[in-house]
Amino acid sequence: MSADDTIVALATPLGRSALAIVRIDGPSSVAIAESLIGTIPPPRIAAHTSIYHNGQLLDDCVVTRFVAPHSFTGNDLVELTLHGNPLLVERVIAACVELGARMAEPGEFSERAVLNGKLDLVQAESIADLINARTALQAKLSLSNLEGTLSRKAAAIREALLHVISRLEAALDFSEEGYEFITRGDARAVIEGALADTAALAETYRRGQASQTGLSAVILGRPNAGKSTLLNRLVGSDRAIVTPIPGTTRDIVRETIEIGGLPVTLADTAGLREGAGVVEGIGIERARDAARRADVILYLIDAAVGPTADDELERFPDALVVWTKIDLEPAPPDALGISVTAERGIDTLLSRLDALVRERFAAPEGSLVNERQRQAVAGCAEALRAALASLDAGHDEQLILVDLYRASTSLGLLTGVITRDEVFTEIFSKFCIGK
Ligand SMILES: Nc1nc2c(ncn2[C@@H]2O[C@H](COP(=O)(O)OP(=O)(O)OP(=O)(O)O)[C@@H](O)[C@H]2O)c(=O)[nH]1
Ligand SMILES: [Mg+2]
Repeated sequence: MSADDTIVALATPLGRSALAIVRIDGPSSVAIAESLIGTIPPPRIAAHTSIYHNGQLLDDCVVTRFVAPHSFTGNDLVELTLHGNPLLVERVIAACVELGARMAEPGEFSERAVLNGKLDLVQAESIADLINARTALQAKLSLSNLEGTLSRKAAAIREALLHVISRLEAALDFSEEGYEFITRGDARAVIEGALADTAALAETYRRGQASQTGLSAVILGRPNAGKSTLLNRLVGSDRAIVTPIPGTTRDIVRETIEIGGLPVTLADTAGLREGAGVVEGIGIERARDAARRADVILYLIDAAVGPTADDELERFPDALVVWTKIDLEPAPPDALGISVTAERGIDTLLSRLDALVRERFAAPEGSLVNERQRQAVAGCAEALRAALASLDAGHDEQLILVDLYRASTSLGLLTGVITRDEVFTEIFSKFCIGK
């Protein structure tokens, strides 16, 4: 990839639609567009025109030109808004290639934006996250990181570290004269503060991760407690088989719904009991296993039967206990009771789940959302701990500086102030073409 050639790609999904946008970016973008449409309009003024190539009318389009550095990529960029037909798009792109452009690689427009300083790495990643967001909360977090919330947090920590670094460096330069530019106590306070901020950032990862990948919830309880009935009610379709025969469900049945702004995959499981047959026994083991790995457990108790010796509530202390079939028998006072048959308590259950998910898993704005970001922050925290240990051991400035540089480099890699080729390739290869 080279940033000084001209690239072209479709920026909208390939298919039939009202419009399709073809982006041309790079030094020849204006010349290519001119050869297709004649005179190009002034910057940022959309103009309606026709596209001709080799004397043939290709389409009728709206053209918008952005002049460097005032474009998404920071280069000269032209957008052709065509009719949304793959055949037209293909012919226009082929014409651009004939005129000297090359097909863009995945993520290449965003990569150019980063190389030109229009976006940092976290912001570029947020574009991909925003496009792939599956819930309103995911979209909100991605948009917030695109606007720089996470980048600003990282920059603030890095600035504090650079402050200490520059003073320790100055002390080294003037060591003969015995000047001290920062006391060890002050340096320690700044490093401790930076470590606390870094740790807080690292903490957001689990939540940020949950907002990306979603949560898993498991419905547990004795046979016939009404687990499959509840799953069907929550997903709004007859997904799992319901019968009055205990032991109906064996394999796990999964469906994803949205709770608290996050995608939550609900698993309906085999009812827990002793002395089940081989097949059901395997199902019960799978249920216990899924529950051990679940983020949320709903434990159902049939109000008409009450808790029994087969119940395993004590194994799952974090479970949300729900009493079912309250149309037959009331739930104990203060317990959460539902009846799917009589449509009672379902709204309360949903709002309890909503609150639980938000409280335990919803990520604050500026959260770390991927492994690359987590590693960068973890690397910084580790280096800061080493710096503190060196300070406590009374080591000289040079040793402390090594760790402080490591910490600030780690944060620099997060936002891309410092770049490494492999970081770039790794990030942008995950994009689709046209971004
Ligand atoms: N009266 C009443 N019956 C219910 C209610 N919910 C479920 N049932 C009945 O209870 C029986 C068992 O329901 P299921 O949903 O299959 O129970 P389960 O927990 O999935 O059972 P297993 O798969 O065997 O572990 C069925 O006959 C349902 O119609 C309810 O709210 N009220
Ligand atoms: Mg069932």
